[in-house]
Amino acid sequence: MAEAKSKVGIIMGSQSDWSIMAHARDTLDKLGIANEVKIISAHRTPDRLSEYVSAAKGNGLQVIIAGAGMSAALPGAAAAMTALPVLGVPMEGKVMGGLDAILSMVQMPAGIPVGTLAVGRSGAVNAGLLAASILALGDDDVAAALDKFRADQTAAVVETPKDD
Ligand code: RP5
Repeated sequence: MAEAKSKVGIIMGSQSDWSIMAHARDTLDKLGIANEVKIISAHRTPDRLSEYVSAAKGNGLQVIIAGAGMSAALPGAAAAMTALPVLGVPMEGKVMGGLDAILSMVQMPAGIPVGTLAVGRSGAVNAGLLAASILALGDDDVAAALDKFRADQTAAVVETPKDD
């Protein structure tokens, strides 16, 4: 059977971002949302970035999730080349715990928005969920999967803490 066409593109600046960005992929997989993953660096592979992003909409992508650390230019550079929603996930990095990356991502000039999430795993999971919320506006299957995810999550929260 042919694989479903990807609706969400997950891109990241480096292999070193993958252990975090895999949480975005896992979140989308849980919700049954077809996705694809690529390493694309705004600085090291600028041609790969422009080729990927300029073809994204035509290839059926509806949302791009971009993870990057340090100067964290990737989401902003991607957003400059497409009107698709771009969600940015800042990586923790070694110098400022991700403060550098989140400030870089969030400080987009008016006119080119990036929806910036939390640093690290929480941001990657929430980028997957936010992408699902965007898709759910026009896709009843995704909306149902998202409702179920949230109901299951609520049901899994116990009222009384257990001893560690
Ligand atoms: C960024 O630089 C990447 O997104 C990564 O978070 C950071 C460091 O990359 P590596 O030197 O580990 O490849 O572009």
